[in-house]
Amino acid sequence: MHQAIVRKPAQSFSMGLSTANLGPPEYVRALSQHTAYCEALERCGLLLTNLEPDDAYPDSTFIEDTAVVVGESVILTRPGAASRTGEVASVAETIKQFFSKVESIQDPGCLDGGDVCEAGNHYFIGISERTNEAGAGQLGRFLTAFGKTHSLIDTRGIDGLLHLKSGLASLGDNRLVVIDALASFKEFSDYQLVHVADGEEYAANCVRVNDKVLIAEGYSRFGQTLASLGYQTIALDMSEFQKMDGGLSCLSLRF
Ligand code: CIR
Repeated sequence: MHQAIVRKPAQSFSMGLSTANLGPPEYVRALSQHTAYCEALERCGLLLTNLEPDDAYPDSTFIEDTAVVVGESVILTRPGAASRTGEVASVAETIKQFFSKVESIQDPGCLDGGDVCEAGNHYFIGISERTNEAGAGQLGRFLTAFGKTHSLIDTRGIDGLLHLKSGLASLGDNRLVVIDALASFKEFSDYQLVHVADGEEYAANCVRVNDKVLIAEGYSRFGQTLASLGYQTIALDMSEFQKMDGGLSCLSLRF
């Protein structure tokens, strides 16, 4: 992994979608947490491309939802929330510079990048409030054409789970981090599962970047679990993004 695209929170950040009930985010704090996040990606060896913040799209800092990278190709998404579909155009302009092959999810398909979890050559695609069967089906066909396998994970019955990756992360090494509500899905049975403790569900959205794992600060049991498995972690304060239902993976497109 060499590159990442990020987008600072816009001044309209607090107007974004949220179900968290944690109060409005503080803009200045969000900016400094975003800066720390970018520095952490750089410490992991990534070169960053920064998109200009866009006030018209309060959720546009959650750039992961706009595209899915598969090897040398990228699939532009069609986010499931109406207020977010317009985010894709400006990301497309930039991302086209990095990829020779660019595909896109088409109406009636909807898909958020947060519902796509890459685990080596296999991809888990969540069916959620944001990603429908049509969108997942379209992505599945692209994946097959690119020589990758996939499985669908229906997360709609799981309370409080916005995206698949809100409760699932791939650490590589055939290991998945899962919340309890996902742990019994048969699709994960060939993997070594790393469980997050009760009350630490937010920590499941961690991100392996080269030889390090970014984790949310304040989840000590999960931090210890990863350390005991030999991972070097970087803990980041995510409080202001958590207030807007966002986690570590959502804040960048990495490739
Ligand atoms: C939303 O509801 O769309 C944003 N407030 C949060 C998106 C978080 N994205 C992600 O988990 N991939």
